[in-house]
Amino acid sequence: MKKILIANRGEIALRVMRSAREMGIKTVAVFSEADRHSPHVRYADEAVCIGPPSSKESYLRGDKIVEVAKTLGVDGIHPGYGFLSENAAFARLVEENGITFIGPTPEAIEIMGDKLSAKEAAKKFNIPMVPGSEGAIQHVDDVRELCDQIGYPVLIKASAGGGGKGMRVVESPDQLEEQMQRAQGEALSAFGDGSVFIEKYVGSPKHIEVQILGDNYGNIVYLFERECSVQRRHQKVVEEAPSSCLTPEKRKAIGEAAVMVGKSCAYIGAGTVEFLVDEELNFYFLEMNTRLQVEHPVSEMISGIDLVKEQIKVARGEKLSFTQDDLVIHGHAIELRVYAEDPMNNFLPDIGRLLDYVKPEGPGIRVDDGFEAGMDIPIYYDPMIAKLVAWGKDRTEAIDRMLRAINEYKITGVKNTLKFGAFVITHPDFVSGKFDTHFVAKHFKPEYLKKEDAAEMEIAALVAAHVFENKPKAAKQARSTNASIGSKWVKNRTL
Ligand code: MV4
Repeated sequence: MKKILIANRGEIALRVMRSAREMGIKTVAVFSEADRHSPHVRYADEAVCIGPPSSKESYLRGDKIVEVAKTLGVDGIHPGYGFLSENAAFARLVEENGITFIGPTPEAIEIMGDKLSAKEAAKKFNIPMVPGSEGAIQHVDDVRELCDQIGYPVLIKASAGGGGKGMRVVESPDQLEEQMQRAQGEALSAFGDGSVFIEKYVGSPKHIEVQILGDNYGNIVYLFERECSVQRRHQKVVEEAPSSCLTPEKRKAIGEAAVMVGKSCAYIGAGTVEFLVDEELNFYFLEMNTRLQVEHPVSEMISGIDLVKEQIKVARGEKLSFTQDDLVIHGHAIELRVYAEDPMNNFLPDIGRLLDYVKPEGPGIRVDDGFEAGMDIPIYYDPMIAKLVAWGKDRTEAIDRMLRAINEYKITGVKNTLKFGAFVITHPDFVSGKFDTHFVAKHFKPEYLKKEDAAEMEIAALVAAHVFENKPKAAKQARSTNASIGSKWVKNRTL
């Protein structure tokens, strides 16, 4: 593979190009009219404008992208995440034109893209799943008995949904019929497929996902798990690896289950298997994402594996160069997604020009972004500005470094979620690891960030509490020398 095209934009396009360059592979960027001056365009060896700003007319135009690839003699196309990355028809089109799709087969994308066929495939491999209906449900009378058996509340899910779309909780039998009809109607209009199924509702789950990697020769390994429970309305906020709740035995069990899910669709490349984990650490297969994920850096940092390089190597037919036994967890990594959103105003997306933009640096810090000072954040795409990743020898050091980096990060001109991130990672329940998918809804109130001073004092108090909890000696010393982290934070207005 001598030249690859990256069918994406922003931080992930840049991320992929960097690995390609290290491998001596030429890169082609495609871009919309809104991204003409973006770093990903400048970084590439060649760049082609493929249309107006809207995704539909640019980054989703698979036909145009393949045309560009053919014209420029491209050998492979990397789809990144989002856009065309889980589009089986696009993967097929790429291959039909004699170009390598750097990702799984169209068949694997199809199987895992539909929740019911994913569960059906996984069932043959004895993967633990939440009790529920066998396949799609048609009429309410067919499932009443089942729901009574598994117990309320139950959850109705759309087979074509995913990421929380098309889900409905049913609290009691009298709501079943109405909720089912609504769910079917919604699924039909939203996804063009009205198939729904039922699962027992797991009340306080953790969301843990396993990174897997497969080659063309039937080898699949797991690169451990990511804890992704801290999310807001299905938008992830903080991810970390490894999860602090798993024992080595559970880690092995969930990792091996993820590998079996991969085997169930003959998976090739980098993929992620999502699980719900309950309070007793029982885990249940939810769905599989057949792409490189936003939060892949935390897995890279604890495993030492460059996932993009591995994707490319596997796509060009190489065998995995390591086995499961070669893989060990090194330290701890945390990722904070920095969004151009206003946490004080219901996370309303904010657009405009980045006036100051100064990235944190130093030990253990990695920033994956696609912006620079003076650039406009376009309204057309995802509002993520950057991924701030901190690595430490253990979780405490990773949190400490993340806090230090948040404090160094200077973003003005566009409202952002940095302070919200500081709130999360210093919260006692986050620090102790005792949190689930309800963390943000349960603990966060915009008032905490409402007034600049109040917010900083709030955060300062949390930081002080965090320091005290983890390092009583250091906290005592800090107080006695009158140099507490807290007072510094109150003074520092760039936070
Ligand atoms: C569930 C669940 C509870 N019980 N399934 C949401 C996203 C989609 N991948 C599956 N999701 C859930 N499925 C059962 N049987 C709770 C969720 C859920 C959730 C899962 C992961 C991360 C965040 C979440 C937030 C709300 C609900």
